[in-house]
Amino acid sequence: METERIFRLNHARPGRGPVMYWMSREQRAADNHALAAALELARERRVPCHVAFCLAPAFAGAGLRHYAFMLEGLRRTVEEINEHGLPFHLLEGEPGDEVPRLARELEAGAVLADFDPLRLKRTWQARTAEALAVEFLELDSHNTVPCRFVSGHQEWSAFTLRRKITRCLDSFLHEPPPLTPQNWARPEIPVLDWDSALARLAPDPTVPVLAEPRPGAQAARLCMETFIRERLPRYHLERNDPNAWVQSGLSPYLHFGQLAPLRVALEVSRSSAPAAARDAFLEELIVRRELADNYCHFNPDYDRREGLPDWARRSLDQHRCDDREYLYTPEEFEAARTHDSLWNAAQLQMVKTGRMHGFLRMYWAKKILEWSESPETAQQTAIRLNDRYSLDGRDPNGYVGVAWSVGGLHDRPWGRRPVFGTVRYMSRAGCARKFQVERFVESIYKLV
Ligand code: FO1
Repeated sequence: METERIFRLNHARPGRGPVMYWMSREQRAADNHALAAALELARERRVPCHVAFCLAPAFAGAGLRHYAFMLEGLRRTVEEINEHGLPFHLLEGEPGDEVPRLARELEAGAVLADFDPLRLKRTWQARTAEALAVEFLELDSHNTVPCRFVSGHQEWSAFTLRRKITRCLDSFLHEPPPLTPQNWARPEIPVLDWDSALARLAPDPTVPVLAEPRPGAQAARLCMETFIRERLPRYHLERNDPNAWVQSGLSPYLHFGQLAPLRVALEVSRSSAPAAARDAFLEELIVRRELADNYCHFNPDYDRREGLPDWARRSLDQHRCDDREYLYTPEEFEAARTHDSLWNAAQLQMVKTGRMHGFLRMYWAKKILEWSESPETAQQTAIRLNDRYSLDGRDPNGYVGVAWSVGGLHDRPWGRRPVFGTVRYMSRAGCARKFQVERFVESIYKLV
């Protein structure tokens, strides 16, 4: 067990009963340090190991699109978990009540949880910690270099975090422990009724389910292998071209924990793609993603104006009353009714496909800042739309992407402009220098 991944969430001592793993962010059986650690503890103590997941209604504005993707992935994960002799309990309701309730019912001697920097998740964990009388541990199976280990404070930029990650990356970039079958105990395996769980949850149906991408750990692995074989070799050359689409397409799988970032890092590192392509992709996968976890972990205002750097807040304030050439309401943005066909196409791409090209995400959010009545409205509009339509919404990456675009987070001051102040500006003309804008717009209008 890698001790650097473990953090104590209470000071209680272990009890004699079973070990329970509360799965939440890492919804997979393979490459899951927390599940492997729970199983290892149970084996050492000769007690059964149980796995639980708590379905929380309307998690941060999630709709049918997200719950359907998550539950289908989870259903397959549960099959794999059951095959290893592990029972899986599907709870419904407020996790801060339901998880301790199950722990009491099982007379668990220890509970292990996933690391997750989001406020709501931390509230669930805090309530669980209060209610549990036995050992409660957290394991970080999300970050290749564990978030709490790599830094003890909010990092200023990718530069400062990269230095820290680089120093110890090699000691974490190795195969995670395999999942061994539980043969020392034979707890009863509950039979789950997924359809009625989804029916009781009744998520918002106005954001429809997507046919693609397919959910689940197997689909995730296939997507990773195809990316490495077919697109990674060109990643460093074409990653900013939405027409080329050399992006990995892995972010929904990483968001729902159907694939471990460490697995992707290992496979990319071992691939025969050019070093420049591997380095460019690993920068996004490790440094940028882990910078997002670092920000959300150390800054409780990660999705609010108060979290933005002082220089950016001051500068945006100075330009608060600047004339806006165009001004749109959140509803007009949502309906893709702006004067800019590129912006509308990016928005439609997200609404129809649940994803948006990484380069366009920046342009999209910066234009929301330029055409909203205030920076605060812009930040909230961008977060709401991303959480509502993107499959990988409600993620540290999304909150940080918006804060970078509208509030200069992890960036530096640039030349002064109306509305933006010294926050970096992006223009459609700049996009046209990087890729064929009209071709992209047409490709999206063909989709809808
Ligand atoms: N995590 C849970 O533990 N229970 C849920 O019911 C749940 C729903 C959910 C819906 C959409 C979504 O995007 C995420 C959801 N998550 C849920 C959380 C997710 O696993 C991630 O941990 C965070 O969103 C990102 O850190």
